[in-house]
Amino acid sequence: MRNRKYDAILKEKLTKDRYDHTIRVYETAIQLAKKYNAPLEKVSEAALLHDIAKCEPIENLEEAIHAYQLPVSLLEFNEELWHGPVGAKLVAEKFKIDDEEVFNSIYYHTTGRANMTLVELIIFVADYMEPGRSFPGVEEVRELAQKDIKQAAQKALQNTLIFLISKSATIHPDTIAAYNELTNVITKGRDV
Ligand code: DGI
Ligand code: FE
Ligand code: FE
Repeated sequence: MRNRKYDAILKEKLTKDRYDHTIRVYETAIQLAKKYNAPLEKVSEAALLHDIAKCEPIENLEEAIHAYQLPVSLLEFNEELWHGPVGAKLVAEKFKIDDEEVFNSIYYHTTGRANMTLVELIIFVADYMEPGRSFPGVEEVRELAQKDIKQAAQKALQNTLIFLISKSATIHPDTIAAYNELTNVITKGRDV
């Protein structure tokens, strides 16, 4: 059953398409949480709120980075990367959600980071593979996600890196750190 607690705020803050994406991420994340025995309440809150700042105008996001004293180095990277950290702060402040794992799942949902917890991995992978996504290679990630969440996250990061590099986009260090850490975990003891 869907958690309707945040429906009003989601409808206020998000466009129809972004709201629909959020619900698909929620449903995907809950399926994964059940499979991997992750805490459903945390996964539910993080999934529903992960893109809460996505529809803010760029000027508001930039202002919020300063106001919340988030790393100004974020401004050197594509604005696509700003809504996670700003959203995490917004959620902590507005909804008084003080769970560190929920905070980090929202904060790092775009880049990932090294040593993600199970809840963070689930949000990261669910955001990438929800049924509305059609990235090249997404089907492989969907299959991996039913077997090994770390392999799914590593493949999602690999696909994103290939895509970003192919269009000469800059790569945030957290994206690289996430990819390296998961690749080491997966290939440990394997010849590569
Ligand atoms: O907010 P969503 O669209 O649901 O998804 P998201 O928060 O994962 O954002 C996806 C975008 O972020 C996508 O265009 C790829 C981009 N992205 C992810 N990691 C990096 C990145 N863009 C840059 N420039 N650098 C990164 O490291
Ligand atoms: Fe996002
Ligand atoms: Fe999203």
